[in-house]
Amino acid sequence: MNSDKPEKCESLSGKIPLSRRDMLTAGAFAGGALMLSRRAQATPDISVPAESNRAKRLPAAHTDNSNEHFHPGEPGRDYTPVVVPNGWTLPYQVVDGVKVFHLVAEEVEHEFAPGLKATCWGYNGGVHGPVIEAVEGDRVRIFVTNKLSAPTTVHWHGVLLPSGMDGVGGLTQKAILPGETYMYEFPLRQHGTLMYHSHHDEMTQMGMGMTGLFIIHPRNPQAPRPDRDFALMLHEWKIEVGASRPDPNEMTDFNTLTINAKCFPGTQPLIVKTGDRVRIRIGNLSAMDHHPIHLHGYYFTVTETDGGVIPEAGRWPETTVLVATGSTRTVEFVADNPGDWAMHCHMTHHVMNQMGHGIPNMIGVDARGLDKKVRGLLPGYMTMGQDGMGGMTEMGMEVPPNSIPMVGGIGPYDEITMGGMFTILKVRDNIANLNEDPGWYEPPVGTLALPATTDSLQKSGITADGHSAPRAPAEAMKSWTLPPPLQSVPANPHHHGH
Ligand SMILES: [Cu+2]
Repeated sequence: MNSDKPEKCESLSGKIPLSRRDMLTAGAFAGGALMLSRRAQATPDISVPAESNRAKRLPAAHTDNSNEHFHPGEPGRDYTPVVVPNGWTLPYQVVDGVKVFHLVAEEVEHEFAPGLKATCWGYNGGVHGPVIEAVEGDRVRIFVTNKLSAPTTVHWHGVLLPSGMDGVGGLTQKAILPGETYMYEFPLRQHGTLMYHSHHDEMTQMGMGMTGLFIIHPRNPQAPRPDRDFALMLHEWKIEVGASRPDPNEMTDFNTLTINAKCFPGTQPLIVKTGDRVRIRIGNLSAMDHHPIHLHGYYFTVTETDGGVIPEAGRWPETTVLVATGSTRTVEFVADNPGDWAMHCHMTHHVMNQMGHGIPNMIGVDARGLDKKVRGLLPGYMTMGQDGMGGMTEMGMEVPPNSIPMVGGIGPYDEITMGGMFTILKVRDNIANLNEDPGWYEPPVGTLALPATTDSLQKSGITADGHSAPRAPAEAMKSWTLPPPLQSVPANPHHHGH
């Protein structure tokens, strides 16, 4: 800390005090000389949201970096806790006004979906680590116990903190050796969807699962709280069929794509009531891939990145949000359209389970004769993919030990031909228990795609053999051909007069 103590000034929110250095930055675009006012030297009252100054508030006001802290934010009163499908939030205790958390880095036996388990590295008995949830202005003290056989550290990804608390092995601290417990402590000066992860032997430890979300709620929310606030972490793994551990050395060929460390059909659906204001926070700490996450039935607005709130003028509607590795995106919408809505990565290889690149392209090949011959040697053998990968969920088709079918499971009507980074948003009228799967959506009569009846075909002049459908005009399907070269090229003027 440098010798001149930061002066307290009234912030743009009127409530959250900023250090003088922060004020100079803020003043640069607020243009206000009032920034240098000293009247906020008094203890700030931050228990009441500052509604009146909302318009002037910075997207992400930073609280003070001194030892001063606010009353610890309480769930219910100060924030609506996030919902973590297939996961949990780390409980804390308050000691002398400080929120105290305890993370234990350890090996964990983890199930990705029924039928596929692996020995991973995580925290407190789970993969990924639990969500750490707090409120802007809280002071947090996080103990990290290392029960791995390797050294580790924890980096607080995106959190504004003193350099020595940043958790980068070798650079900002000594590695936490097996058996040691380190203590991190810092005030939370921002709000948003942030993350934490090992920053020692990153490739191995993050690849083995050592990541988690760090969610900081605003002290003075700028908008109504969401009714349902979901926290999702994306990841990718290479788990050879039959292997008992992920291979963190993999560079390109990831075959297990997960949301909160589960692949479909192991992913817990997101359950909301019709009309709910829904927020979905998505973090990505995959080794090598960005994930374009697509939601059906809605468009949403991207409201925040891990850098903070996006000013309203800078937001746009989307149906697919690209969550780059090492970043978070937060989207919001009102769930006014009941149904079962797919939500998934739009990279088609990321909605497959344990797919290998060694599969030959069998599209269009009739392998029935081949299957019969090979079954003499390998009972149950089935050549994969002559009509594509649909059918890979078929009951009774044998899969090798500790592996799962490449695609999904049995849905309400048929097989769902996706696995991996896929989940379902279930929007229902009158739902009593939001923690219980409401079953499959039953669409009102007249709102379900069904085989066309003879009557409806006739009425619309459609023939079921396809002949009544317009055909692509040959002209439209033609490749372009370039026009012929110019016939005569004008003489070079520099050559005139020779
Ligand atoms: Cu993806």
